[in-house]
Amino acid sequence: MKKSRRQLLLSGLGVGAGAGAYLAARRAGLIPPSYTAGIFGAGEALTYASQRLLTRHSRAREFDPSQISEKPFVDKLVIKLPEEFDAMRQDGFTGWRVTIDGLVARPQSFSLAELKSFPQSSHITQLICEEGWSYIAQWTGVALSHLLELAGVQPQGRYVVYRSIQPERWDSIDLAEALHPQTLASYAMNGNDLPVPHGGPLRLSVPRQLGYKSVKYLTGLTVTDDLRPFGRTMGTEMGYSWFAGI
Ligand SMILES: Nc1nc2c(c(=O)[nH]1)N[C@H]1C(S)=C(S)[C@@H](COP(=O)(O)O)O[C@H]1N2
Ligand SMILES: [Mo]
Repeated sequence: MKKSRRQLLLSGLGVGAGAGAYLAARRAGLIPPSYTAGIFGAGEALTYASQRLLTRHSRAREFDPSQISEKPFVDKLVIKLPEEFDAMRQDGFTGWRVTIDGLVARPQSFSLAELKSFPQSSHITQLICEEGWSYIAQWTGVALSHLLELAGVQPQGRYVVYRSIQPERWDSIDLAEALHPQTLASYAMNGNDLPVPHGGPLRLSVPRQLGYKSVKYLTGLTVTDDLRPFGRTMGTEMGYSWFAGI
């Protein structure tokens, strides 16, 4: 199976494969949804296919505590935080909820206290921005896979769309990424509550992909089998690749 998939890849998925090869690749889950939506070209399709074949289970590199950056970079927010954020901040984020809906057996809504009562996951990884800066930090939270298990993803589920309190900032990943053990709903950074500039009280950490996939101020997750109804960009900022594997 693995060999034939690889052969398929080598047979030129990236250079205008025939309809048969395209359909076979699609069945094998090797075509990124951005390709189907016609936004990005064959290059991204090839990157996605090779990464999914070779590194589905691989982990983002983890670092030693001594390597944690003294001054983590803060990405300037292009979009202002809405007023409801300030109101919740004044209440110590007691009203913050993250919801899970879509193709799940049991839709969920969790407070921060509930998230903190779940098994804790942590990793020291590098956040790499597409603009050329990066830093190493420890992220702590609950594995997204744990939350998705509580909700019970239906067998048709293929992608997770996630939203922030900034309506314009949302994104999506495939289920392999969502269930990967390093993908976290993070509420702490370097041992402290997640600072607001870094997405506090809650952000997604997707350390196997570029920083823009790690959406801050996480408020909701929707499991879906089709990203097309969500719009052409599938959440990713215009001009950036939907699949941003490092
Ligand atoms: N809600 C929200 N999430 C966001 C962004 C944003 O502007 N708003 N910027 C993204 C980008 S481009 C990067 S590189 C990282 C940066 O995370 P940091 O500011 O904690 O270093 O956050 C990502 N998540
Ligand atoms: Mo970024």
